[in-house]
Amino acid sequence: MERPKTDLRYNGVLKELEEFQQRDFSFASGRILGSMCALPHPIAREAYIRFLETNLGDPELCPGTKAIEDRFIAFLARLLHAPKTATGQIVSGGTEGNITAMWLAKQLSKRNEVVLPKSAHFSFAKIASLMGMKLVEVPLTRDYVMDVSSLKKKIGKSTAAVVGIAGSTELGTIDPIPEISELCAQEHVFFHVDAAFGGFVIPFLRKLGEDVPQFDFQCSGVSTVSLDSHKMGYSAIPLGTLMIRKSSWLESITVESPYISSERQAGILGTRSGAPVAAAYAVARYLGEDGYCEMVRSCMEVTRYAQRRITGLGLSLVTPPTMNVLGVKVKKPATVVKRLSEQGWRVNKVERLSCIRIVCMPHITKEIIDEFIPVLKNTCEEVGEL
Ligand code: 0PR
Repeated sequence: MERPKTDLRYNGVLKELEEFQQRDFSFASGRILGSMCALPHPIAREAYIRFLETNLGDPELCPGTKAIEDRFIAFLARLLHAPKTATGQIVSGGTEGNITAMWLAKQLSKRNEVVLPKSAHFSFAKIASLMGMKLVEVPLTRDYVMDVSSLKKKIGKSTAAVVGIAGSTELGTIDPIPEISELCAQEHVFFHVDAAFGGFVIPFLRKLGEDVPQFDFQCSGVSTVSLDSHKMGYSAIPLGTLMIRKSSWLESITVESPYISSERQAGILGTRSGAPVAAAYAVARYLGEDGYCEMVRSCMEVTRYAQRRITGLGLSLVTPPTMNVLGVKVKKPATVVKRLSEQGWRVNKVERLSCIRIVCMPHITKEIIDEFIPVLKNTCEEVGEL
């Protein structure tokens, strides 16, 4: 349907939307410094719009879009060194990735305890409530990663799954996945790696020669890995993927779907858009592994620049950055965040660690850091942090 140029009601509605939109912070302004999402790559935007009407919940209606999904999953399988038996389940993001993984673990083990580090994302609290699972917390080491010796003591007869974090929400730290994997293999326990943030970072940090642990299917005890395209995949919301070591496991979360084109459907969602899948595939195809490597290199350069500028003010970090996430120690995170927000800058507060979180996503440049530093300095002086 053509847009009638003179339809006043149509134009009026768009104007109304625009007015609401102006109240939002935008990535393009460069002033969102705390989000794990980014301004999507331009090719993601184009692809998204083209696939707006597609529904991957009814794959025979759109076999072309389904083929894109298959290719995207094959790309991730290569990236994560998945075996031939593996498959992927498209999800809306890290929360659904974690829910789906725990659903699999519960079905396969018939047990109900999830052993996870204290740094795990709050989506596991939803899992506990939604699926009646019990969360068993493992303390962290002084480096803010899961303490493997404590983990050993927590695995027992009721353990359905162990969860490791590859890129923690608060600090971007990576749990010792190879050691956890070995332990889970010995104990025959399902091991889920939450790489919602780190999945599109760690493979490239390793290529760049940084000293970060393996986190993927190369570790033989890893059962599932979830990673989000709408975080460091540089694509549009909502898209994540749960990669699963054995496609046969999917059977345990599959139901009959008699009145759509596929007879059986796996996972949580029914109707779901092909647009974010086309967008994420377009970014992956366009950038390729070399393009992602360059993106990560540049994000780390900006992160280390920000680290130097912030510590130069006399502030300190909770821990040196493993990836493009900085935790800056402050006594009153909520006050600092509020004052920065009033001046148009968005960072996140992490009360638990008494810090503010800065994430150097691809749209953050050194020039933006240069603009931010005097604002941070003044704010910290004003509220007595400096
Ligand atoms: N796992 C990890 C390790 C995460 O960091 C997150 C989200 C999730 C799972 C859940 O992912 P979804 O939110 O995609 O379901 N971490 C971000 C955070 O809490 C989410 C976020 C992103 C928050 C952008 C704010 C924001 O502006 O920081």
